[in-house]
Amino acid sequence: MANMAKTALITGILGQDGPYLAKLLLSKGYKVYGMVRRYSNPNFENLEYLDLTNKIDYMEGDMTDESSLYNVIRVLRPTEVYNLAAQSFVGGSWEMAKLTTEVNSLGVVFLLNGIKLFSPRTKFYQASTSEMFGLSNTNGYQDEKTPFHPRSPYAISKVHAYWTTINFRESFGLFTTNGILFNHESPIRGIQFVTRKISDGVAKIKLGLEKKLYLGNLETMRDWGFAGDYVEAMYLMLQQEKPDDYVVGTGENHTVKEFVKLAFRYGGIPDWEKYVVIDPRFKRPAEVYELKAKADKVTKALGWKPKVSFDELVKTMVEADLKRYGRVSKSR
Ligand code: NAP
Ligand code: F7E
Repeated sequence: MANMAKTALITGILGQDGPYLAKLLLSKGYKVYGMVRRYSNPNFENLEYLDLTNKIDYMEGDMTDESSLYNVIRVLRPTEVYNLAAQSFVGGSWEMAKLTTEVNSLGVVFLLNGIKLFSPRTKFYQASTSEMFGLSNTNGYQDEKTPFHPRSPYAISKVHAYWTTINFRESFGLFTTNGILFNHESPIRGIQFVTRKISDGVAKIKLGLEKKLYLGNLETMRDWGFAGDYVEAMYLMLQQEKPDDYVVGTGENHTVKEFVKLAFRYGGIPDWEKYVVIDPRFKRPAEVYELKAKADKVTKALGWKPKVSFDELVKTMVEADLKRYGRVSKSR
């Protein structure tokens, strides 16, 4: 019952995580507001996918526009803010370093200033990332104590935001948390990210809509989990008595090649090598080779554990894309 009065503002509501988080918060009785920037044609496809479009209220705001963020916070004075908005594509961040920094770093300064000025009791979640670790690890893993060695303008912008979040906690006593989340995926993952690019490519090849799948480095390793599981950790972080920072991941990692092989297998195509072309356009100026979470703190303190396995994740994504393209080909 206590939750009935809670309100949450989610920035980045139209992305991947926004809809999964909104679904979770709605199930807990929250009133959910989504912040949407001004568009001639906003894309509600991901919210539609989870049947949420009409269950959320919307506020206009842009992470690069300080006054719009002040306005949203002043009007709503929400119980919780989940800052998911970002230019989140690492691969594009070298070409868009200024925009990436404005949205991901300065945007957080604006949002936190807004909370400090107009709603200091609001609890704040910052979408921090395993990319901040970059080349760094502690005995092969990354945890809350592993130093950062960011490798892209995206990662650097997120390190700034991470420390801004902590600084507002330490300077002004605001309830601010960082979730340091490792890669998490789903059928509504953006099409540029490698997992969705693969599941989409497999479905198109299976259905005869494409002949090849063009990829970059197949040897890098990521700790991939399911987005639906990870939003539960975000929620739990804001239900604690004290704000803190937590690493969230599965503790298991795989190469891009393993993802490719499994996706083609679930797509019913045994000979993946015939279809995959290595294309230097998709290689990065500086790569993060290996990420693997040591998420003991979030398990011990918040009782959080991932539920969906790597195999299930790949299968779900491939099946969703096959379904999306309308029919399962009978031609192979
Ligand atoms: P996403 O799909 O890229 O969604 C990001 C959202 O941010 C989009 O809806 C986008 O709006 C919005 N946005 C971009 N620029 C904006 C601006 N100037 N003003 C307002 N909104 C803006 O990202 P995601 O995968 O859901 O990830 C959510 C957050 O977690 C991001 O901050 C990301 O960096 C971080 N993160 C993600 C992962 C992961 O594996 N997914 C892991 C760690 C951290 P439009 O729809 O209008 O473009
Ligand atoms: O790349 C390699 C690529 O773009 C994963 C974001 O959500 O997670 C995401 O960042 C790996 C990299 O995700 C292609 O070089 C090979 O090693 O799917 P990605 P990311 O860079 O790990 C973190 C945690 C975030 O915070 C970010 O916001 O796959 N790779 N070939 C490729 N990657 C892409 N995109 N496309 C390729 O063709």
